[in-house]
Amino acid sequence: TREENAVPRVAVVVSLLKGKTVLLGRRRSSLGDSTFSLPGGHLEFGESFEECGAREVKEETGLDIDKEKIELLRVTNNMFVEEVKAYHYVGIFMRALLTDGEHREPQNVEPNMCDGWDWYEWDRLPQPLFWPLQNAVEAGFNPFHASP
Ligand code: 8DG
Ligand code: MG
Ligand code: MG
Repeated sequence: TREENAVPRVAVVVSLLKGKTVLLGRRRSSLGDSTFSLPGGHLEFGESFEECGAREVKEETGLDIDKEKIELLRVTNNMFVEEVKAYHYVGIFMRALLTDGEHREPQNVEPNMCDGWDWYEWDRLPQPLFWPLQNAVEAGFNPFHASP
């Protein structure tokens, strides 16, 4: 909104990598409905980025990620000015790796917010991507090549 007391919000998203693939889900949301996005959500008061990333992955996919193994890759500044409501998010892009030995699969824990999770190769990403993720990709973001 354009209200005087509107503030930017902080969102933490996680590129969860398994081999050559990354985990994405199709959103069910008033924001970015039917687009593919990374697991993630809002930073809560008092949380570290790593704690938030691990919590959101758990809440949305059921997967347990060791917060010690989550690394910060990139920070983005996203304004959703063309939405009916205006949004402003600072996006904190984290990365976590699932080792091949871990045959763990995501569960669709919040089916009202997501159609389901699946693994995608980076050069065969599903379309359309959620707008802030698409922006990051166009700006060169690649969680397979980024260094913390
Ligand atoms: P919460 O109530 O669980 O805290 O939040 P959520 O319902 O899971 O929020 P979300 O929309 O999934 O994520 C919060 C915001 O994060 C989203 O509206 C915009 C920003 N964001 C990005 N990039 C991405 C991304 O790739 N995936 C997700 N999920 N959110 C992203 O800037
Ligand atoms: Mg979310
Ligand atoms: Mg969430």
